[in-house]
Amino acid sequence: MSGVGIDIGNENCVIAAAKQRGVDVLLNDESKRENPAVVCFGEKQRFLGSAGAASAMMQPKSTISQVKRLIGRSFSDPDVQNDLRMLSVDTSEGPDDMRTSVSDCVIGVPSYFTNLQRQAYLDAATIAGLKPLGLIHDCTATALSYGVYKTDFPSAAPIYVAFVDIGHCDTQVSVAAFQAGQMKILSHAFDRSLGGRDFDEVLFSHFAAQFKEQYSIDVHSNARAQRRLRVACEKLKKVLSANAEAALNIECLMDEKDVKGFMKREEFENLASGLLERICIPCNKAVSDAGLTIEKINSVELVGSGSRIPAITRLLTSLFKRELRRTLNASECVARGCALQCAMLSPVFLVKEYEVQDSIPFSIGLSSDGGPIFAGSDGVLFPKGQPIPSVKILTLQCSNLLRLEAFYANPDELPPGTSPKISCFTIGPFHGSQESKARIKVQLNLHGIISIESSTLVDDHVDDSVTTGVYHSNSEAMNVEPVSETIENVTEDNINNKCESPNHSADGTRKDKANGRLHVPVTENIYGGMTKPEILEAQEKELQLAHQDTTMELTKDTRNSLESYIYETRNKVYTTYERFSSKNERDEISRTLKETEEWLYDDGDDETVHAYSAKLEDLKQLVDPIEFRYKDTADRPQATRDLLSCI
Ligand code: ATP
Ligand code: K
Ligand code: MG
Repeated sequence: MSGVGIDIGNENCVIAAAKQRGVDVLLNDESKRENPAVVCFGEKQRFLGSAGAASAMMQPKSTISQVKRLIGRSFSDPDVQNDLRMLSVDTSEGPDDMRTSVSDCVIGVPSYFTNLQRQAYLDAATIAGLKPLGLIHDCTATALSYGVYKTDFPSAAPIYVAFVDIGHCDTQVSVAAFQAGQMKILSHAFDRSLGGRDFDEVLFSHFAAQFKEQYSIDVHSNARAQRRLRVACEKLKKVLSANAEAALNIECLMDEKDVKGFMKREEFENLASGLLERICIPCNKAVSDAGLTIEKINSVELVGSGSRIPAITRLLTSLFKRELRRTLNASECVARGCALQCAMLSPVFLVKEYEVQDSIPFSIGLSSDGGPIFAGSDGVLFPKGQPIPSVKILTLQCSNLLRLEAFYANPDELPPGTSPKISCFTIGPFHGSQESKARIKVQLNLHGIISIESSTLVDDHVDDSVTTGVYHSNSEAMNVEPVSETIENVTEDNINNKCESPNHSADGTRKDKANGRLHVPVTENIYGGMTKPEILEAQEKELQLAHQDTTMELTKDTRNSLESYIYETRNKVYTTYERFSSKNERDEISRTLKETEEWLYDDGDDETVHAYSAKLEDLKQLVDPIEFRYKDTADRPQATRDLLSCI
């Protein structure tokens, strides 16, 4: 299947697929549209999604959830340590921190994801055997699923829509401008640590303290009690969304004590007032970063299931001074937008023309050998709000090797604790004269990741130490700089590959046929990222685990088939089959059924798929001739059947 859109939520994952006639959300084994973001590592196989969640209570120590909070982040980060305290699994620092024919897919990412986290998602997708055509910001995906079907946008002035997505662990707000056939993201703002689970936590702390006083139990000292109270608090929160008050009862929570609690909606809102206030911050920021005022916003769309708390709606209604709208399916819009984007990027689908222009929320700078590239500037190459994808062309003086460092230029824009270091590029050797200049094409690709698309040696003299040309995906802007043949592929192939110039001669340089420019090799290193060999190793491990999972599923299925075959046949032997078998045959079948059943519940309880299918074959050998006689007769005309039964 191609054209798959994936929304990896902290609590729920939704997967949508583009079909010729639209986008469908895929159902899981339980016919549900949302999949718990949980993986349980069992002794013999993994359990994913609903099955993972079902195993979580039984095997908390080998169940991992909320991975979105951890991916691409450092183990020692206090924020990460704080999150880990909520999980019941034991964790330790890995060798590389926590980073741990298939479909083309597009995956949603929070706008606040760093270069490293984006790369970690791409690597994870590659390891899982997917082919990620692109990452897309969650809110951009939402805005796409909003805009693409709407046909009533005026062609003159744009319509400004604010999208507010409150999920399990984060809040994201984006403002987009819509016009007929196109959509432009004007701003992204966020609170990386404000979502439904923080509201649960407020309730958890409240009841933990209350029960300590009332029942003398400290749930903090008991992992299982803690988990059960958290689950109960989330339930209570949801009940309070629809009711003015709710009770919380847990039997045998700890020390064999049953506990009872109660809460009114108003009290919950008071307890959560600090969180509610914080929701306004990214909303205001998104509006002002878009260069607008609240009054200019034409519509506010609320999505994400965390937003179901009535107080949130009330608060946002007064902040935006208008009724909020819920036009979109709050839990599916991200996955649907991802699937649409995938269809747009994939050659397999013919999608109506729709222009999406997204941007990055962080300013990215580039320095050369420790100093800023642009004299007298802060070294910003791609300022906050820069459209993605874009390319800038630099012409730099070079001797032998050139080392460029990409970094986040404004720490204030970043989530707290984020390292400003992004990646480093080593370019060369150049083998040029003192006068040599390198022409370096730096791109901010479709995933929001900075890379060097190409670097060539130029002989001609350029006066400025830096010439900059910028173009986006549209051809008009491309004219800023004369382009070489490599630009034509910019949105597809080059973006998916890490930036490495093709090595055609011993020193890695290569002559460009079209313009005679000499290509110089580039090596790239994302700080904290996985290396190619590590990815390959992880791919192998994943294949092995996936194979194990399939084998285990097949084993269970075969065991079930054997079991039901035994029951079915036993029922038929002395009824349906009676007339078509001899007493000897029936006795032998009965005996074998009994033997097999005993084996199944004893030695054969935990056997291989081959053992189960061999037993099933043995049984069928005995039963099939009789089944054949029975079927054969049933197929004959009534007259023949009457005749046969007389014999
Ligand atoms: P994120 O986007 O943060 O990664 P996610 O996409 O998995 O997470 P959602 O599925 O949008 O998150 O929302 C999950 C949150 O919504 C949970 O915290 C859940 O408790 C909360 N939630 C679901 N239903 C309700 C409800 N009726 N009232 C209040 N909260 C609810
Ligand atoms: K989700
Ligand atoms: Mg979400």
